[in-house]
Amino acid sequence: MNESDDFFQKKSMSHVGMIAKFPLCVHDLESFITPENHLFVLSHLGIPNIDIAQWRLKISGLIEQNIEFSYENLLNLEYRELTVFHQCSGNPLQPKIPTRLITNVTWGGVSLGKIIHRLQVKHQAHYVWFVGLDHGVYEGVASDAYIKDIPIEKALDNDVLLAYKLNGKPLSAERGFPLRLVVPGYYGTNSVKWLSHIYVTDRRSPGIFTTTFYNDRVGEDTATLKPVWEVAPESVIVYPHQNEVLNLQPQTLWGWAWAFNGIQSVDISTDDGITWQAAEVEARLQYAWQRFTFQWTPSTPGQYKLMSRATDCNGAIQPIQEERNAVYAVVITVKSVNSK
Ligand SMILES: Nc1nc2c(c(=O)[nH]1)N[C@H]1C(S)=C(S)[C@@H](COP(=O)(O)O)O[C@H]1N2
Ligand SMILES: [Mo]
Repeated sequence: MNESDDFFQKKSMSHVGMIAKFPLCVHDLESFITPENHLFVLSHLGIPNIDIAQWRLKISGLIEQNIEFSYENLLNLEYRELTVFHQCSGNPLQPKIPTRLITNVTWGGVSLGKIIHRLQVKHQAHYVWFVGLDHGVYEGVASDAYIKDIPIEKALDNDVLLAYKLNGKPLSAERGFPLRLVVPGYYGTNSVKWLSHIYVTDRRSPGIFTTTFYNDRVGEDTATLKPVWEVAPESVIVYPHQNEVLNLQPQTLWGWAWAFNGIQSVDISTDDGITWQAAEVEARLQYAWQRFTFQWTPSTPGQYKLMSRATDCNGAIQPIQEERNAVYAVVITVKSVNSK
Protein backbone atom coordinates (compact mmCIF):
# COMPACT_ATOMS: atom_id res chain seq x y z
CA MET A 1 0.00 0.00 0.00
CA ASN A 2 1.11 3.48 -0.83
CA GLU A 3 0.51 6.11 1.83
CA SER A 4 -1.22 8.06 -0.95
CA ASP A 5 -3.82 5.42 -1.75
CA ASP A 6 -6.30 6.58 0.82
CA PHE A 7 -6.68 10.17 -0.30
CA PHE A 8 -7.21 9.41 -3.92
CA GLN A 9 -9.49 6.44 -3.45
CA LYS A 10 -11.72 8.59 -1.25
CA LYS A 11 -11.54 11.43 -3.76
CA SER A 12 -12.27 9.24 -6.72
CA MET A 13 -15.58 8.30 -5.15
CA SER A 14 -16.71 11.90 -5.00
CA HIS A 15 -15.56 12.73 -8.53
CA VAL A 16 -17.53 11.11 -11.28
CA GLY A 17 -15.12 10.19 -14.03
CA MET A 18 -11.94 10.74 -12.03
CA ILE A 19 -9.33 8.05 -12.59
CA ALA A 20 -6.53 7.46 -10.08
CA LYS A 21 -4.42 4.29 -10.17
CA PHE A 22 -1.30 3.65 -8.06
CA PRO A 23 0.13 0.24 -8.86
CA LEU A 24 3.53 0.74 -7.19
CA CYS A 25 4.89 1.18 -3.68
CA VAL A 26 8.18 3.02 -3.20
CA HIS A 27 10.07 -0.23 -2.66
CA ASP A 28 8.86 -1.55 -6.04
CA LEU A 29 10.80 1.17 -7.90
CA GLU A 30 13.65 -1.15 -8.79
CA SER A 31 14.27 -0.34 -12.45
CA PHE A 32 15.73 2.90 -13.83
CA ILE A 33 12.91 3.09 -16.41
CA THR A 34 9.50 2.36 -14.95
CA PRO A 35 7.50 -0.05 -17.17
CA GLU A 36 4.31 1.56 -18.49
CA ASN A 37 1.95 -0.82 -16.70
CA HIS A 38 3.57 0.15 -13.40
CA LEU A 39 3.02 3.90 -13.82
CA PHE A 40 0.38 5.74 -11.87
CA VAL A 41 -2.55 7.16 -13.83
CA LEU A 42 -4.18 10.46 -12.91
CA SER A 43 -7.12 12.01 -14.73
CA HIS A 44 -9.41 14.50 -12.99
CA LEU A 45 -12.23 14.43 -15.51
CA GLY A 46 -12.09 11.00 -17.15
CA ILE A 47 -10.88 9.96 -20.61
CA PRO A 48 -12.30 11.77 -23.67
CA ASN A 49 -13.24 9.95 -26.88
CA ILE A 50 -11.04 11.10 -29.73
CA ASP A 51 -11.43 10.42 -33.45
CA ILE A 52 -7.87 10.63 -34.75
CA ALA A 53 -9.00 11.53 -38.29
CA GLN A 54 -10.78 14.63 -36.94
CA TRP A 55 -8.25 15.52 -34.25
CA ARG A 56 -6.04 18.59 -34.77
CA LEU A 57 -3.52 20.48 -32.65
CA LYS A 58 -4.15 24.23 -33.00
CA ILE A 59 -1.68 26.92 -31.97
CA SER A 60 -2.95 30.50 -31.75
CA GLY A 61 -2.82 33.73 -29.73
CA LEU A 62 0.05 36.22 -29.54
CA ILE A 63 2.00 34.84 -32.50
CA GLU A 64 2.44 36.16 -36.04
CA GLN A 65 0.98 33.04 -37.59
CA ASN A 66 -1.63 30.54 -36.33
CA ILE A 67 -1.08 26.91 -37.25
CA GLU A 68 -2.79 23.51 -37.19
CA PHE A 69 -1.27 20.04 -37.18
CA SER A 70 -2.84 16.66 -37.85
CA TYR A 71 -1.39 13.58 -36.09
CA GLU A 72 0.28 12.66 -39.40
CA ASN A 73 1.90 16.13 -39.65
CA LEU A 74 3.43 15.75 -36.19
CA LEU A 75 4.81 12.28 -36.97
CA ASN A 76 6.68 13.84 -39.89
CA LEU A 77 8.50 16.43 -37.76
CA GLU A 78 11.94 15.81 -36.23
CA TYR A 79 11.62 13.15 -33.48
CA ARG A 80 13.19 13.55 -30.02
CA GLU A 81 13.38 11.37 -26.93
CA LEU A 82 14.04 12.43 -23.35
CA THR A 83 14.25 10.44 -20.14
CA VAL A 84 12.42 12.33 -17.43
CA PHE A 85 11.21 11.67 -13.89
CA HIS A 86 7.41 11.77 -13.77
CA GLN A 87 5.91 12.84 -10.45
CA CYS A 88 2.35 13.64 -9.42
CA SER A 89 2.37 16.51 -6.93
CA GLY A 90 -0.39 14.74 -4.95
CA ASN A 91 -3.91 15.63 -4.01
CA PRO A 92 -4.43 19.34 -4.81
CA LEU A 93 -6.82 19.58 -1.84
CA GLN A 94 -3.98 18.57 0.50
CA PRO A 95 -0.89 20.05 -1.16
CA LYS A 96 1.43 19.60 1.83
CA ILE A 97 0.93 15.85 2.14
CA PRO A 98 3.67 13.78 0.50
CA THR A 99 2.38 11.03 -1.78
CA ARG A 100 5.66 9.69 -3.29
CA LEU A 101 4.00 9.19 -6.68
CA ILE A 102 7.26 9.05 -8.57
CA THR A 103 8.39 7.14 -11.67
CA ASN A 104 10.94 7.61 -14.46
CA VAL A 105 10.11 7.23 -18.15
CA THR A 106 11.24 8.02 -21.70
CA TRP A 107 8.97 10.31 -23.71
CA GLY A 108 9.17 10.64 -27.50
CA GLY A 109 7.77 13.41 -29.70
CA VAL A 110 8.60 16.82 -31.08
CA SER A 111 10.19 19.87 -29.48
CA LEU A 112 7.61 22.52 -28.58
CA GLY A 113 10.27 25.25 -28.43
CA LYS A 114 11.25 24.71 -32.06
CA ILE A 115 7.63 24.97 -33.26
CA ILE A 116 6.80 28.08 -31.21
CA HIS A 117 9.99 29.88 -32.29
CA ARG A 118 9.01 29.51 -35.94
CA LEU A 119 5.59 31.07 -35.30
CA GLN A 120 7.20 34.32 -34.09
CA VAL A 121 5.96 35.15 -30.62
CA LYS A 122 4.77 38.75 -30.07
CA HIS A 123 6.50 40.73 -27.33
CA GLN A 124 3.33 40.96 -25.15
CA ALA A 125 3.33 37.16 -24.69
CA HIS A 126 4.09 35.97 -21.14
CA TYR A 127 2.31 32.62 -20.77
CA VAL A 128 1.25 29.67 -22.86
CA TRP A 129 -1.95 27.73 -22.10
CA PHE A 130 -2.38 24.04 -22.92
CA VAL A 131 -5.90 22.76 -23.41
CA GLY A 132 -6.86 19.09 -23.02
CA LEU A 133 -10.04 17.63 -24.53
CA ASP A 134 -11.33 16.18 -21.24
CA HIS A 135 -14.14 18.03 -19.48
CA GLY A 136 -16.45 17.57 -16.53
CA VAL A 137 -16.95 18.44 -12.88
CA TYR A 138 -14.14 18.49 -10.32
CA GLU A 139 -14.72 19.68 -6.74
CA GLY A 140 -18.17 20.90 -7.68
CA VAL A 141 -16.83 23.15 -10.45
CA ALA A 142 -17.63 22.39 -14.11
CA SER A 143 -14.76 22.76 -16.58
CA ASP A 144 -15.05 22.74 -20.37
CA ALA A 145 -11.47 21.49 -20.56
CA TYR A 146 -8.39 20.68 -18.48
CA ILE A 147 -6.19 23.76 -18.92
CA LYS A 148 -2.68 24.39 -17.59
CA ASP A 149 -0.22 27.21 -18.24
CA ILE A 150 3.55 27.71 -18.21
CA PRO A 151 5.74 30.80 -18.67
CA ILE A 152 6.59 31.69 -22.31
CA GLU A 153 10.33 31.28 -21.59
CA LYS A 154 9.66 27.67 -20.61
CA ALA A 155 7.51 27.02 -23.69
CA LEU A 156 10.40 28.20 -25.87
CA ASP A 157 12.69 25.57 -24.29
CA ASN A 158 13.64 22.89 -26.82
CA ASP A 159 13.35 20.22 -24.12
CA VAL A 160 9.63 20.76 -23.62
CA LEU A 161 7.98 18.05 -25.70
CA LEU A 162 4.74 17.45 -27.50
CA ALA A 163 4.89 13.73 -26.80
CA TYR A 164 3.18 10.92 -28.69
CA LYS A 165 5.31 8.05 -27.38
CA LEU A 166 5.99 6.65 -23.92
CA ASN A 167 8.84 4.15 -23.42
CA GLY A 168 8.99 3.68 -27.20
CA LYS A 169 5.27 2.95 -27.76
CA PRO A 170 2.41 5.20 -28.93
CA LEU A 171 0.49 6.76 -26.02
CA SER A 172 -2.48 4.74 -24.82
CA ALA A 173 -5.91 6.39 -24.37
CA GLU A 174 -5.43 6.85 -20.61
CA ARG A 175 -1.95 8.38 -21.12
CA GLY A 176 -3.26 11.10 -23.42
CA PHE A 177 -3.45 9.68 -26.98
CA PRO A 178 -2.81 11.21 -29.46
CA LEU A 179 -0.66 13.93 -27.86
CA ARG A 180 0.38 15.28 -24.46
CA LEU A 181 2.64 17.96 -23.16
CA VAL A 182 5.78 17.00 -21.22
CA VAL A 183 7.55 19.73 -19.26
CA PRO A 184 10.74 18.09 -17.98
CA GLY A 185 11.35 18.90 -14.31
CA TYR A 186 7.79 20.19 -13.70
CA TYR A 187 5.19 18.27 -11.67
CA GLY A 188 3.01 15.86 -13.68
CA THR A 189 -0.10 18.03 -13.38
CA ASN A 190 1.39 20.34 -16.05
CA SER A 191 1.75 17.50 -18.52
CA VAL A 192 -1.62 18.04 -20.26
CA LYS A 193 -3.02 14.90 -21.89
CA TRP A 194 -5.33 14.80 -24.96
CA LEU A 195 -3.82 18.11 -26.02
CA SER A 196 -5.88 20.01 -28.61
CA HIS A 197 -5.02 23.68 -28.35
CA ILE A 198 -1.96 25.75 -27.44
CA TYR A 199 -2.69 29.40 -26.76
CA VAL A 200 0.01 32.07 -26.42
CA THR A 201 -1.16 34.91 -24.19
CA ASP A 202 -0.22 37.75 -21.82
CA ARG A 203 -1.81 36.28 -18.66
CA ARG A 204 -2.19 33.15 -16.51
CA SER A 205 -5.16 30.87 -17.17
CA PRO A 206 -8.20 31.60 -14.95
CA GLY A 207 -9.36 27.93 -14.87
CA ILE A 208 -9.59 25.93 -11.61
CA PHE A 209 -6.52 23.80 -12.34
CA THR A 210 -4.25 26.89 -12.30
CA THR A 211 -6.00 29.02 -9.65
CA THR A 212 -7.99 27.15 -6.96
CA PHE A 213 -5.83 24.06 -7.40
CA TYR A 214 -2.13 23.60 -8.05
CA ASN A 215 -1.26 27.06 -6.71
CA ASP A 216 0.68 26.77 -3.43
CA ARG A 217 0.27 29.29 -0.62
CA VAL A 218 3.74 30.43 0.33
CA GLY A 219 4.71 30.66 4.01
CA GLU A 220 2.40 32.44 6.45
CA ASP A 221 1.27 34.89 3.82
CA THR A 222 -1.72 33.14 2.31
CA ALA A 223 -2.05 35.81 -0.39
CA THR A 224 1.24 34.84 -2.05
CA LEU A 225 0.72 32.01 -4.48
CA LYS A 226 3.27 29.88 -6.29
CA PRO A 227 2.21 27.72 -9.23
CA VAL A 228 2.97 24.01 -8.86
CA TRP A 229 5.61 23.98 -11.60
CA GLU A 230 9.25 23.15 -10.77
CA VAL A 231 9.77 19.97 -8.77
CA ALA A 232 11.38 20.52 -5.35
CA PRO A 233 14.22 18.19 -4.24
CA GLU A 234 12.99 14.81 -3.04
CA SER A 235 14.29 11.29 -2.43
CA VAL A 236 13.06 7.83 -1.48
CA ILE A 237 14.82 4.80 -0.05
CA VAL A 238 14.01 1.75 -2.20
CA TYR A 239 16.10 -0.74 -0.20
CA PRO A 240 15.57 -1.76 2.53
CA HIS A 241 11.79 -2.00 2.47
CA GLN A 242 9.49 -0.69 5.16
CA ASN A 243 9.44 -3.17 8.12
CA GLU A 244 12.18 -5.35 6.64
CA VAL A 245 14.25 -7.53 8.98
CA LEU A 246 18.00 -7.39 8.18
CA ASN A 247 20.95 -9.36 9.48
CA LEU A 248 23.57 -7.61 11.60
CA GLN A 249 26.07 -7.28 8.75
CA PRO A 250 27.13 -4.64 6.16
CA GLN A 251 24.18 -3.37 4.08
CA THR A 252 23.91 -1.32 0.88
CA LEU A 253 21.04 1.13 1.20
CA TRP A 254 19.85 2.66 -2.07
CA GLY A 255 17.15 4.79 -3.59
CA TRP A 256 16.26 7.59 -6.02
CA ALA A 257 16.56 11.36 -5.75
CA TRP A 258 15.25 14.00 -8.15
CA ALA A 259 14.58 17.73 -8.52
CA PHE A 260 13.94 20.23 -11.31
CA ASN A 261 17.51 21.49 -10.89
CA GLY A 262 19.10 18.08 -10.47
CA ILE A 263 20.48 16.61 -7.24
CA GLN A 264 23.81 17.67 -5.80
CA SER A 265 23.88 15.44 -2.71
CA VAL A 266 21.85 13.00 -0.62
CA ASP A 267 22.40 12.54 3.11
CA ILE A 268 21.35 9.49 5.07
CA SER A 269 20.41 9.19 8.72
CA THR A 270 20.21 5.80 10.44
CA ASP A 271 19.41 7.28 13.86
CA ASP A 272 16.08 9.06 13.38
CA GLY A 273 17.60 12.28 12.05
CA ILE A 274 20.20 12.94 14.76
CA THR A 275 23.24 12.50 12.49
CA TRP A 276 23.55 12.59 8.67
CA GLN A 277 26.19 11.17 6.32
CA ALA A 278 26.66 11.66 2.59
CA ALA A 279 25.54 8.92 0.19
CA GLU A 280 27.04 8.43 -3.27
CA VAL A 281 24.88 9.98 -5.98
CA GLU A 282 25.05 9.12 -9.68
CA ALA A 283 25.21 11.95 -12.22
CA ARG A 284 21.95 12.96 -13.89
CA LEU A 285 21.08 11.70 -17.35
CA GLN A 286 18.83 14.29 -19.06
CA TYR A 287 15.97 14.88 -16.57
CA ALA A 288 16.03 11.40 -15.04
CA TRP A 289 16.00 10.55 -11.37
CA GLN A 290 19.43 9.84 -9.82
CA ARG A 291 20.37 6.70 -7.94
CA PHE A 292 22.06 7.00 -4.54
CA THR A 293 23.78 4.30 -2.50
CA PHE A 294 25.04 4.23 1.07
CA GLN A 295 27.15 1.56 2.75
CA TRP A 296 25.91 0.95 6.26
CA THR A 297 27.11 -1.43 8.94
CA PRO A 298 24.61 -1.49 11.81
CA SER A 299 26.40 -1.67 15.16
CA THR A 300 23.79 -3.46 17.28
CA PRO A 301 20.56 -5.37 16.77
CA GLY A 302 17.35 -3.35 17.19
CA GLN A 303 14.94 -1.08 15.40
CA TYR A 304 16.24 1.72 13.16
CA LYS A 305 14.61 4.64 11.40
CA LEU A 306 16.41 5.30 8.11
CA MET A 307 15.94 8.59 6.29
CA SER A 308 17.24 10.17 3.07
CA ARG A 309 17.45 13.92 2.51
CA ALA A 310 18.30 15.40 -0.90
CA THR A 311 19.84 18.77 -1.78
CA ASP A 312 19.33 20.15 -5.29
CA CYS A 313 21.94 21.94 -7.41
CA ASN A 314 20.68 25.33 -6.15
CA GLY A 315 21.26 24.28 -2.53
CA ALA A 316 17.56 23.73 -1.65
CA ILE A 317 17.24 20.94 0.95
CA GLN A 318 14.31 18.57 1.54
CA PRO A 319 12.31 19.64 4.61
CA ILE A 320 11.90 17.09 7.42
CA GLN A 321 8.11 17.48 7.53
CA GLU A 322 4.99 19.39 6.50
CA GLU A 323 5.74 19.80 2.79
CA ARG A 324 4.91 17.61 -0.20
CA ASN A 325 8.63 16.85 -0.59
CA ALA A 326 9.24 16.06 3.11
CA VAL A 327 11.88 13.47 4.05
CA TYR A 328 10.87 9.82 3.63
CA ALA A 329 11.57 7.38 6.47
CA VAL A 330 11.88 3.59 6.51
CA VAL A 331 11.64 1.69 9.79
CA ILE A 332 13.51 -1.62 9.86
CA THR A 333 14.75 -4.18 12.37
CA VAL A 334 18.30 -5.53 12.56
CA LYS A 335 18.67 -8.96 14.13
CA SER A 336 21.88 -10.60 15.22
CA VAL A 337 23.05 -13.24 12.77
CA ASN A 338 23.07 -15.89 15.51
CA SER A 339 19.54 -15.21 16.75
CA LYS A 340 16.99 -17.87 15.88
N1 LIG B 1 -5.96 16.56 -19.86
C1 LIG B 1 -5.48 16.20 -18.65
N2 LIG B 1 -4.16 16.12 -18.47
C2 LIG B 1 -3.66 15.76 -17.26
C3 LIG B 1 -4.51 15.48 -16.16
C4 LIG B 1 -5.91 15.57 -16.37
O1 LIG B 1 -6.72 15.34 -15.47
N3 LIG B 1 -6.35 15.93 -17.63
N4 LIG B 1 -3.94 15.13 -14.95
C5 LIG B 1 -2.57 15.60 -14.71
C6 LIG B 1 -1.95 15.04 -13.51
S1 LIG B 1 -2.46 15.65 -12.02
C7 LIG B 1 -0.89 14.18 -13.58
S2 LIG B 1 -0.05 13.73 -12.20
C8 LIG B 1 -0.45 13.59 -14.87
C9 LIG B 1 -0.48 12.08 -14.79
O2 LIG B 1 -0.07 11.49 -15.98
P1 LIG B 1 -0.24 9.91 -16.16
O3 LIG B 1 -1.66 9.56 -15.84
O4 LIG B 1 0.14 9.59 -17.55
O5 LIG B 1 0.70 9.25 -15.17
O6 LIG B 1 -1.28 14.01 -15.94
C10 LIG B 1 -1.67 15.35 -15.90
N5 LIG B 1 -2.31 15.68 -17.15
MO1 LIG C 1 -1.07 14.82 -10.39
